Amino acid sequence: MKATKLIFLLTLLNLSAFADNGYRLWLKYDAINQTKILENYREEISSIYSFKSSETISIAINELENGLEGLLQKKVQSDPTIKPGSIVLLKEEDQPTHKITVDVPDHEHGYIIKNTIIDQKPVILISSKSDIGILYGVFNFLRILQQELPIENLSITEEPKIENRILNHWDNLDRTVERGYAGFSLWNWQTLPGHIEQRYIDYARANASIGINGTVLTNVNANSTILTPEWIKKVKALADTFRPYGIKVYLPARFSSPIELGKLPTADPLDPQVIEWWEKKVAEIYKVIPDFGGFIVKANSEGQPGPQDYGRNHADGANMLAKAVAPFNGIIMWRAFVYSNEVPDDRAKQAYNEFKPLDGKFDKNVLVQVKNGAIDFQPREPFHPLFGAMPNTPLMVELQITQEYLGMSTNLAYLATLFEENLKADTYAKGKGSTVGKITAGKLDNHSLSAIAGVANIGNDINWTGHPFAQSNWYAFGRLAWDYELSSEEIADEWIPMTFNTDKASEDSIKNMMMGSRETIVNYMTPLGLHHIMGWSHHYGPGPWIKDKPRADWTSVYYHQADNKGIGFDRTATGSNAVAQYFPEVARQFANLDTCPEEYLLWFHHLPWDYKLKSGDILWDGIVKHYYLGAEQVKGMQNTWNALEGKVDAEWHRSVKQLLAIQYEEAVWWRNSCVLYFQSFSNRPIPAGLPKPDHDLEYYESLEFKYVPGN
Ligand code: BDP
Repeated sequence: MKATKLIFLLTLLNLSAFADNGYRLWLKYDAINQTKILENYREEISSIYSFKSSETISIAINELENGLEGLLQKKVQSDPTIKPGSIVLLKEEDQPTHKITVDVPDHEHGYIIKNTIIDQKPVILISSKSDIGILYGVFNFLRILQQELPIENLSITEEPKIENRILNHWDNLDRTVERGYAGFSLWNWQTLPGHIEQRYIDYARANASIGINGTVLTNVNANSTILTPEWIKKVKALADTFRPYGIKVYLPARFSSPIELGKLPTADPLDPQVIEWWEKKVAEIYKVIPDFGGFIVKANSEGQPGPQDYGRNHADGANMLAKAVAPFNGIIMWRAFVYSNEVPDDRAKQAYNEFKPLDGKFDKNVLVQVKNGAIDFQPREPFHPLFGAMPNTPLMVELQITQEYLGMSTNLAYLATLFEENLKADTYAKGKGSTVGKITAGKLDNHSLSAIAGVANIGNDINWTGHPFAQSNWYAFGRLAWDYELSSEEIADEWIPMTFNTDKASEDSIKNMMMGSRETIVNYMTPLGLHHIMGWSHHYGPGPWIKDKPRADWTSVYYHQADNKGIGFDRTATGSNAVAQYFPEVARQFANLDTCPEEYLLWFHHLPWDYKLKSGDILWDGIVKHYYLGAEQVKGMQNTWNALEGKVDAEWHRSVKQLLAIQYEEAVWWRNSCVLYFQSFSNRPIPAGLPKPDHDLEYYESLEFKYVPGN
């Protein structure tokens, strides 16, 4: 009897240790191998000492207590005296009174972590100018332990390279999420402001752990209701919850709000009544939320209202709002994602054409928010030509963390490689090294105002992000927003041990799988520079055949231009000449077939089916081989993951294994559809040795999908 009980208990324990629903994200704090990290650190971590108290400092202490209890399996608590082995939290302003001198970074959110001696006692010191800097330092210290890195010679100085590190939620007020694949919106508007869900606090904590300091709560396709007094109270409740975690709240401003809410006959940005309406609205918001961050605006884009409805330009619209928020230190993030049906020009060129002439015309507190590429968050795009082209305007890059075009919630895509590719892309605006990251950080043209945006992949799924691995993309966005020079590999090296409790060899195979995952998707969706060939409207699955829609630039045939002779969008001088929007070094590289990177080939060139690729294959064979390779690579991921059974949490293993099986089916579906469709133009065989698709093109074209999420 006793033995059965024991076995039952052990099974229970084992189950609880091995059933991870993902809610804890990267802040798991499971026990680490202490001998490894503490072997050279002679003073045992003994207690936590803080010179001052505040809400944020209490959060930091709490985090340390919980974190250390989990990681070190012992209680380390706050203590009123410094002891050998204390973790000491010190604000710079308290140094003189305690005769301690440390060099903290100038940046308010910067911090240091170091081993030092205070009152003859060896301690670990975390110090900053601000409470939030200390909290960031605490999270970094815990991250070091989570990675089982040595702590005996700590000498860390960190500060963010970008000022405003912002998530953009595309959450609607009815809790659906545009392009959201992780359930419904976190914001339960119905029970706000009275009820604060634990989830809001956990959200703020997760963001603070990676340095995210702003959040746009709702969709850029904006609803003016959010600006009514009743809803502002709800927003305030969230702002109050996030504040101690250093997170400011922003809202989208629907440009026609003065008409919809103010009953004015116009929303013309130069109309005195409109100006007054916004001034009053802004004052009303700041009265309730004194540290409100400001507005994001999607104007005259995809049917949204904007200044052009009144013959005004983007600067007129942005500046009117900028003047309203300026007295409160608010900012305006004005999106450059514009393209018009009336303009018969290559969609890739339109944002540049509209915005470049406005350089220097924006008020000081306006940022122009530019998507990473000129079309739309594709699996691969060359960087947006606006980067570097508006030196007198702070530009901020917008990345998409949610996987609208990269397999939604069924595909494993580690997007840090995509983000890195973009942030490190060299615009040559001021010679070599003028990267998109540097421009976003304001460092190329010395703008003190800087920001970066990531379209959130977060919903109310228990694991926050739908696909368990999509957590890594939230994490990676935050880390890159803090330091755009980090590599995707370094970030994986952090995230994996924080997320998985496993051995080094398993960590390495997880990393390999992650590092190649985005390229795999490019291979089976849009190889060699193909783009925008996904399913109509919901964007799920392949749709290279999409044509005859209300706008040409919403179809696939517009982008791939396949015909009997060849395939690809000619953006050189013989075509749309979009390439000329880049600085000469880059323009030359992309325009010239000898130097254009093959991953952008069909983005810039229309080429015959028998064009010779660097591999020696003709283009047709090359395209087909990429599609087949992509599907094979998913099989490779499946094998890697299968071998990890028993090495990673059982629940994670089961879930990812099933998702990879779906991903494989989807990869084959993409491959077969695209190969058969393009074959109808190339009239060439699938290269020998590759299996034939199991259905014909008609079958793939006939597939229809209802209720795809996020649509
Ligand atoms: C597109 C999305 C659409 C967004 C739009 C945007 O399909 O849902 O509203 O971007 O960024 O990629 O405004």
